[in-house]
Order: sequence, then C-alpha cells, then structure tokens
Amino acid sequence: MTVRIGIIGTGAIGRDHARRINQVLAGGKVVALSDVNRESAKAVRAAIALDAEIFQTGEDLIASPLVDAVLVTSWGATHEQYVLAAIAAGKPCFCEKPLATTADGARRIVDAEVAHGKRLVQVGFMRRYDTGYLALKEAVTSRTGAPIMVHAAHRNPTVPAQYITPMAIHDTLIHEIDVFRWLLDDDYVSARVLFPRRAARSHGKLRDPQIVVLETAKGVVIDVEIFVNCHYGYDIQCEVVGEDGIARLPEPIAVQMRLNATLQNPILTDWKDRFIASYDVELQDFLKAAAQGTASGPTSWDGYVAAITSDACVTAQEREGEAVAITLPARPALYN
Ligand code: NAI
Ligand code: ISE
Repeated sequence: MTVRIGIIGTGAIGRDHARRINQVLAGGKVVALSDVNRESAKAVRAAIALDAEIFQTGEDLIASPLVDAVLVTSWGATHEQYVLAAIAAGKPCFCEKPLATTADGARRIVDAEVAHGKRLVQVGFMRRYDTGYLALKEAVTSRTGAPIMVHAAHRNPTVPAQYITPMAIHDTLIHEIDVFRWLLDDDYVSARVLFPRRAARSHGKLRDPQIVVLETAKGVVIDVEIFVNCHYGYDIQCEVVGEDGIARLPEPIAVQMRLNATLQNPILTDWKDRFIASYDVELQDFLKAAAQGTASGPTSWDGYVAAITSDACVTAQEREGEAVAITLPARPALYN
C-alpha cells in the first residue's frame, strides 16, 4: 500500500521530509501540502516535482479524503491544533518536536489519543533511530554496568536573533531530554541550570552557553552543555559512565586526514547532515505503521514527558542554580 501523505508546514524540515518520502523511502507519496505561506508550499512542490494539491489550511488538508496520514512540520506553537485534528479524523500523524509548546497542550493530545483507543501519533525524536545512539544503548544495557553519570553537549555553530534563552530548552535540549530517558530507561526527578559567563557571540536576548543538570529516579546525574553559538560546528557529544566502564557516542563517519603536519577530523556544521540517516529511518517506521492505520516509535506520552521536563528546565533557568522538582502523572496503559 502507498500511504498518501499530507504535509503541514513546508519550511526547512517539511521540505526535507517531503524529499525523503518521495525520493528515498518506500511506501509513501506526498499528495498534499499546506503552509500559511502559500508561496513556500508552491516552491517546495516545484523544487521536488511533487504531484501534490495545496490546501488553504492544515485542517482542510487533514479532512481531505486524498490524505491517509499527516506530517506536522509547522512552527511548534501550531502543532497541538493539527495533531488534535488528525486524531479527531482518525489519521496517523507524525509530529515534529515539540509535540506541543506547553505540557497542558501535550496532555490534551495524550487524552485525545487515549480516548481514541489506539496509537496514531509519532513524535519526531529521531535520535532514537540514530545508529550511534542505538550502539550506545546496547553498550549501556549490556556492557558499562549500571549507569551513574552522563556527560553530554549539544553545540550549534550559530542561531538566529529570534532564538531566546528558553529556546535552548524547548527547541534544542528537548532532544537530550527524550533520548536520555530512552537510553537509560529512566525518568527525571529534578532539573538545575547554571550559566557560565555569556559567550562573546551570544546576542542580547540569549544567555549562551548554559549547563543543565538532570537527576533521574534511579539516581543518575546528567550534565548537558548547551552552546548554540559555539562557532566551530554542529557537535553532539555524549558519554555514559557506568559501574564497569564508560561508553561514548560514536563520532559521525568521516575521512581522517594526515596533512601539513596535522591530524584532521572534519566536524559537521548542520543538524540536517548529522542526523540525515535517522530522519530516514524514523519516517520509514512512520510509513510502515501508517499503512496499518496506527503509529509506532516515540509516543505522545514521550512528547508529554518531554514537555513537562522542558517546563521544569525553563523554571530552573529562571531560578539559576536551584533544583526544580519534576513530577510525572501516571502513564496511561496505551503507552505501556
Ligand atoms: P521553518 O520556519 O523553516 O518552517 C516552518 C514552516 O511552517 C514555515 O514555512 C511556516 O510558514 C509554516 N507555518 C507556520 N505556522 C503554520 C501554520 N499555522 N500552518 C501551516 N504552516 C505554518 O521551521 P523548521 O526548521 O522547518 O521547523 C519546523 C518544526 O520542526 C519545528 O517544530 C522545529 O522544532 C522542528 N525541527 C525539528 C528538527 C529535528 O531535528 N527533529 C530540526 C529542525 C526543526
Ligand atoms: C533544531 O530545531 C533542531 O531540532 C536540531 O536538531 C537542534 O540541534 C537545534 O539546536 C534546533 O534548533
């Protein structure tokens, strides 16, 4: 079966997902697009030579009988309304992170999906599909012994002027928030944030870098450096310290050079390149489940927990140095 896909939001990642569905993956075809900026949808349709209808609103696209399943790749604040509309229509829905920009919004999605009685939503936490993180999980599960600490870094070369301090959590750290729950099979109990001196390249509305310290229910302490004006590259680092040994996230494959009396390893500069293969695998997983009228992979519950944790981290930013408690409600059986 070919799953007929409608994409809401045709910016950077919507366009990239449209390309992979039509040109890389099996079992899906983009048949519909919608964007508040209609010109963007038209440009994507032309650039990828899509045979797709352009809809005036996301809701019209979701309701169309042309569309079997939906990708929500618009701005974060608009995700909730579209995911709720997809659930109401009974259509599988892949939603880019964040599932919603507030924990209450994510909870409304969880409640709607539970009421529907079957999974329909996959959240775009693609790191769970990355071969490096999968190898790290295998090492942590079977070789390092019980984890004690995690040291991590999420570094972007630069961010635009509209990127403000809480976005380091909602937009950037949210990937670590999700992947470390999955990696450690654990949940968070508290968050703390420390700010070193502001880096010279950080603009006026952004305190950059910052260090987030998360503690888990099993007593693991995780420190994550978020440095989104690090200048030198897009660099994702992670080291898990266990009872018996230490496991590191592998570096992306690259040719090492010995040249001019130096040893050189290139570093990527763009998130699209760093996780290109995992975006492919996560969407292939979505298409496979959508063909059965359901969803797999990261759940609405994962999106909700990430939203609760993000909110606690933002409060921790405001109360620099103080530990902020993270309490999770009971998990509905649908997500066990
Ligand atoms: P973008 O700004 O390039 O594109 C967003 C598009 O959504 C724009 O074309 C905009 O006109 C459209 N849009 C905004 N409101 C809309 C609405 N109400 N209805 C329909 N279209 C609307 O942003 P980008 O970078 O593509 O990010 C989109 C989403 O994907 C964000 O939630 C972001 O956090 C997430 N993302 C995820 C990444 C990952 O690694 N998983 C990487 C980059 C983005
Ligand atoms: C962006 O939205 C992403 O999701 C990238 O994966 C992340 O590394 C970056 O910091 C975000 O701005």
